[in-house]
Amino acid sequence: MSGKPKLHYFNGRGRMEPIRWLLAAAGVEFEESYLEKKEDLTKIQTDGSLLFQQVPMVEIDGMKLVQTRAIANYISTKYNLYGKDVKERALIDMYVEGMFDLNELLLMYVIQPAEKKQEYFANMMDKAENRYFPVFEKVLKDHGKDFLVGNQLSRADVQLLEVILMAEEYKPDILAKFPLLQSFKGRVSNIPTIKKFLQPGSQRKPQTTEEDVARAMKIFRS
Ligand code: IBG
Repeated sequence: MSGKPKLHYFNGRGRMEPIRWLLAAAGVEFEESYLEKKEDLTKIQTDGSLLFQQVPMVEIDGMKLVQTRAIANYISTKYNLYGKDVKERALIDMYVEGMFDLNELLLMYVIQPAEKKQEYFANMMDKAENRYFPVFEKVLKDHGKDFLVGNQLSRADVQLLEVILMAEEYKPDILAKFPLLQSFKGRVSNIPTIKKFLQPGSQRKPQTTEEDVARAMKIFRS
């Protein structure tokens, strides 16, 4: 066995992408096993690999971890991306849960039916600009530090950069009103492990297309 974590998911962002980001930021090499068809999922569902019959699943340190947040928590703890004490961790948890909520909104846009897309888009952008990004802009402004929590890189910074870039794919000037998030984006994007992940040819997945959705539906729809 190579010792590298092995990620089991389909070849697309979906719920695995935050895990890819965290491993990459931590400088951890990982392997991926892509589910290509329904039978690939059925196989790991029936051989007992999946606690709740669902992916993402990550083989790491002799475990088969499932549930996106549990996996992300383990990786963040193991690679020191989860604050230095229980209070920092509570802050990180609050910020990251907000980021997961925004991530979910952005993730689900592509599966909206045509007649709902416009309304969904407006709500998603309203939430990004008026609910979530102002919070993180204010956090940076209030403490004046480079990172969201504890003046050192944490999963909150990694997950914020991920969701900023996702939102910019839909609205390139979304950070126009957030100068501190703009400089944050530049700073965190330049951390060597992250810079590498942002370069072409990395294991970062491209923006989800309608074709990706069709592919995922074939695998995950029962
Ligand atoms: N709470 C779980 C987690 O966070 O890991 C949910 C996992 C989940 O929804 N898994 C889906 C699955 O395995 C695949 S991701 N379904 C098979 C089944 O039998 O339930 C589906 C998904 C995509 C994109 I793709 C956006 C959101 C969900």
